[in-house]
Amino acid sequence: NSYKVAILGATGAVGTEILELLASRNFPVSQLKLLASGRSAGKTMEFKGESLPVEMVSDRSFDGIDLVLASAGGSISKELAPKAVSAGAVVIDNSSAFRMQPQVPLVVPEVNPEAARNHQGIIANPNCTTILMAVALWPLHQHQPIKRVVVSTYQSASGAGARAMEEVKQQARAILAGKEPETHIFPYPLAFNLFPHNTPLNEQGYCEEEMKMVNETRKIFNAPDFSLTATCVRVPVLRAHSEAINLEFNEPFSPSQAKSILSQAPGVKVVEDWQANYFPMPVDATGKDEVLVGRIRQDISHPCGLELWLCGDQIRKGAALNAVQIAELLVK
Ligand code: A2P
Ligand code: 11C
Repeated sequence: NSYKVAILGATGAVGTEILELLASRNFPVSQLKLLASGRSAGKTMEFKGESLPVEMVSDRSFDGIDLVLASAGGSISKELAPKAVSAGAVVIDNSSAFRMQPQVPLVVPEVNPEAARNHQGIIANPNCTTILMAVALWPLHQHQPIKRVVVSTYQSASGAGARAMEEVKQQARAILAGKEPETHIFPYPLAFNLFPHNTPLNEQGYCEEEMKMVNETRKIFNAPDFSLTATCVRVPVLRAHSEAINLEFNEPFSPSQAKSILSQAPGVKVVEDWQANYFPMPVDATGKDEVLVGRIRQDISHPCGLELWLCGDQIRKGAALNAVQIAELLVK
C-alpha cells in the first residue's frame, strides 16, 4: 500500500525535516503535496530527486489526500485540520491546538503507541520538550514509578521556527559589529543572552510551555496525578533542546541500573565519558534521531533521588521524526 500525503507547512523548520524523513525512511508515498502560505507559492522542494511545487493551501487542498502531516502553527491547524478530516484524511498535527482534547490521542511511539489506534481523524504530536523528556523517563518509570520530576530546560531557537533561527544569527552578527540587535520573532535579543520561555503566564506564575510539559506528560503516561514542575528557558543555541532533570522515587534507584535501563531503551542513547567530562551537547544531538542522555548520578540531597541530563534534536525527535513515526504506526 502507498499513501497520498500532504505536508502542511512544508517550507518551515519542521516541514522541511518531515520531507527529508519521508524520503530517508522510505515512507510509502504515492503522491506528495507540499502546502504552505501564499508567500511560498511557486517555490519548489526536492523529494527523492524530484522537484515538487509548493502550493498555497486552500480548502480544496485535501481532496483525495490520505494523510496530512501538519506543522504550520496552531491557528492554521485549528482552521484546516477539521477540513482535512472531513475530506477523509488522517491528520498528524504538530501544533498544540488539539493535544489536550480527550478524543485526540497524544502519542510518543516509544511510550504509548497503542493510543494512536483510537483516533477520530486527528492524532496530536506532543510538544518537543515533552517528547524528549518522555522518551528518557518512560523506561525508568516502568521500572520504578517516578514520584516527582523537577526539570529545567535549555531550549534552542529552532523551537520558534526557521525564521527565529535566522533572527539569532542576525542578532549575533549585529552585536559583533557593535550594532543594536533587532528583535522580530523573539521579544528580547537571544544572541549572547537567554530568557525564560516567553509564552503566556498563568495565575500561578507558570508559562504555557511549562504547563505543556506537566499536562502533556500526564496524558502520554496516562498518569493524571503525575507530579512534575518545570522551568523553561530559551538559550542562544540554534538547534536541539537540553534538559536538566531531577527525579524522585519511592525507593533508591541506582545510577548504574538507570544507565543499564536507558542503554537498552528505544530512542535513547547514553552518552557519558566521566573521565573526559563529556556528556550530551546540543551540537552532538543535532540531526540525530536518539535522545542523548548522560550525567546519570545519585542526587546527593535525597536518598531516592536521581539526576540526569539530556539533549535532543527538537526538530527531529521533538517534532518531525515523532510525527513520521506516528504515521508509520498507522501504516502498520
Ligand atoms: P511559509 O514558508 O509560506 O510562510 P516555521 O515553524 O519554521 O516558522 O514554519 C511555519 C510553516 O507554516 C511554514 O511552512 C509556513 O509557510 C507555514 N505557514 C505559515 N503561515 C501559513 C498560512 N497562513 N497558511 C499556510 N501555511 C502557513
Ligand atoms: C519551543 N517547544 O521550543 C516550543 C515550540 O507546543 O509545539 C513548540 C511549541 C509546541 O518554543
